[in-house]
Amino acid sequence: MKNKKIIAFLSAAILVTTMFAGCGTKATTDGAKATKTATDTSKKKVIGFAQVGAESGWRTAETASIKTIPTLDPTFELKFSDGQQKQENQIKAIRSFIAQKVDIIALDPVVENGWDTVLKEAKDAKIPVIIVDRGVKVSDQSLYAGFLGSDMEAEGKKVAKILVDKFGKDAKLNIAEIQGTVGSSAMVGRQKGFKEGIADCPNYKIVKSQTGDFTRAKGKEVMEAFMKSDGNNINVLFSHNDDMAIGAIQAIEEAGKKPGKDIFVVAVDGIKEYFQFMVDGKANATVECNPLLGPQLLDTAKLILAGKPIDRWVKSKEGVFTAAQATAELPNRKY
Ligand code: GZL
Repeated sequence: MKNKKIIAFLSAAILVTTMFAGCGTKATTDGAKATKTATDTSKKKVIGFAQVGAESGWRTAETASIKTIPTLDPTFELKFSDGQQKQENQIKAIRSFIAQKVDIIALDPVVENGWDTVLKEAKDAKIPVIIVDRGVKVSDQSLYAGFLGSDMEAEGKKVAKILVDKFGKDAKLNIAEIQGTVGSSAMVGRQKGFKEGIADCPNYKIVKSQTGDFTRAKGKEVMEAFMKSDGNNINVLFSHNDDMAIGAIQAIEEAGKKPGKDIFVVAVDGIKEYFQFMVDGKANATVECNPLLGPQLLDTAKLILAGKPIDRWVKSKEGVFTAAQATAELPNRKY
């Protein structure tokens, strides 16, 4: 009898143990225990990033920096879309991110205008939006949480100061301007800041101005046309980015002139390849525009997801470099 009681007690104990051993785990259809616990915290936070395109060395560096986010913090996943420099592609990407219910949308807008409708859709879907690099013009400032990027007007003013420091306010300068993508905040800001910066230089004349769409190939095309029509009259080139300046330098040489000597070449971005042109004496100065925005985007996303306040504008820190500093600075360039 005693043995029977012991067996009954042990059977009951085994039964109870088995019942509670699976607590917090769901038996999967094949009977194997799922590894997920009831309070599963392994769900990643997802950032959907709508990128402008891949038009320049600067853009390539920015994309590489943004793509480091999942490595910097493995609790984050990045969904990336290349807009190929078309606003309609970026709008499609944002709508796709909304449909996928991402946690955060980051947008680097190819142009300033035309975002109200799709940003309203993101707001209605309760998905915060961070604007990165280029800015947007919207009727309702609540359509995005904050902006990470450079002061483009300040960049334009820095270009003007390089010319004033080099030539003086009273010099006679005939300036060829190769603009960035028409309607982009980078083009609008740099052009506005530059014009304000030369406002009290009566003999600084912008004799040519046309867009090269931030690409090397179009920069070359535009400068070829400038050299054909007015090459002997131009003594300064202001290019809204280094890539277009590199294309223009080729056009200047093919027209039989010496870039960096016959024509003073100043641009914006600070990419490594342009520093080499300064070392080689074919370019004269660049205003840095920092593309390494990945870590800042991650930090801003974390603050938003934690319900903490963020700065409305997280300004990039950046400098100015002339040819005299290029040799020393070249090894330090990260992009
Ligand atoms: C500026 C960035 C610009 C770069 C170009 O912040 O948007 O776009 O200056 C790039 O090189 O194409």
